[in-house]
Amino acid sequence: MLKSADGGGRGFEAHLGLFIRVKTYNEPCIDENRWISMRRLFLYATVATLLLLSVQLCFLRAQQTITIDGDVSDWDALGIQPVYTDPVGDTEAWSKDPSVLGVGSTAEPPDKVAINDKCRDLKALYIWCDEEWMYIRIDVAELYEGWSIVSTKITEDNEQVTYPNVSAYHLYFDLIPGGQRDSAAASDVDFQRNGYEWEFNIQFDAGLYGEDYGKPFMQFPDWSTVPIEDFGVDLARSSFEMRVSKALLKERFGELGTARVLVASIKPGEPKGSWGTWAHAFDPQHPGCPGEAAWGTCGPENDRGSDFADVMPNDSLEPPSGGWWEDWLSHVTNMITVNLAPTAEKAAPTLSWAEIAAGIIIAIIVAIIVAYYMLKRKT
Ligand SMILES: [Ca+2]
Ligand SMILES: [Ca+2]
Ligand SMILES: [Ca+2]
Ligand SMILES: [Ca+2]
Repeated sequence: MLKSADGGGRGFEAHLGLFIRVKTYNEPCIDENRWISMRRLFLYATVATLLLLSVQLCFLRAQQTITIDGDVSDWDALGIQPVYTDPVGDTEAWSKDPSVLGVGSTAEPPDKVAINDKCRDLKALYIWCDEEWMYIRIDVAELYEGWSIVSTKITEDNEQVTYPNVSAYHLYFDLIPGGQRDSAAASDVDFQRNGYEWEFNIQFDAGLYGEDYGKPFMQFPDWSTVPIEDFGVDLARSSFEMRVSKALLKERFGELGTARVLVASIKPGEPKGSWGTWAHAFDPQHPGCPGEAAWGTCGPENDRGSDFADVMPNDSLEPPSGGWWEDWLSHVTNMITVNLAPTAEKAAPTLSWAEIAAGIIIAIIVAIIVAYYMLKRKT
């Protein structure tokens, strides 16, 4: 407490903390009980502020993991950076061309081509690991409500199948020497030329079945598959998140170290039936063919591949994709290198100064309100 000594009978008292009071010494004596109460209020406020800040910090600490819930803000809160960032707008020319995409059974209305192209436009890959899980997040340029609504058809085998039409995604993982040379789902690219044979790939199209999204699956070189149950779509942030059991991977491939990853987006074709009822990849050279990219059913026999709309990394294919050649003849020349060892303990919550200031202000306001009511009750 500070006191003036002006001798004029007037002075001031300044109490450290939240309260400053000016008084006249000629006034009646200070109400000691009130000052005691105010000091108590200050004490309560301080203790409550510290308690609230501790709770906030504990909450942040508890948040140091990712929840697969269709909300990728937890990735950002943990400060996890992409392992690869891709330009927006770098999809192949056909992916933006209504004269190509407006033809055939998977035709897109001309006014939808630009927005559908953004669903195929890859933006970033995140991979983050703890002891148990490998977490994957993929961002695209823009998703929109209804982008993944499925179509239905009866195939040659009299089977009713459903398929989305706008975009699907493949992630190829090369973990160890050897593996699978060819690509999958008729997007044929040669992984062998430069030794990138894959051990598993993940495929998904997030087809919307009522309120539920279709789950991704892992595919292995023997073409067996395992569904990935933990999957979410963050429509607002145009992101997908999922996690894969590391125990499952270790069981098949041993200890996990460095992996090489290639990510691609494709436009799904129409399921054909006969030897395959899945949605083949759309073939921009022959739009509208039954089954789109099925072997020999459309165009020359050797024209059986289809083009990726976008890839990460950008220098992953040779010759450059998008031209009038067969993808079968193109080779994988580069992949994204990621570490699958646990990275959880390395991540720390990152808060901006504005967030820290906001947290402190909220804590103080709440503490003052609580202390005020406690004081009021006592007086
Ligand atoms: Ca999440
Ligand atoms: Ca892109
Ligand atoms: Ca391999
Ligand atoms: Ca790209």
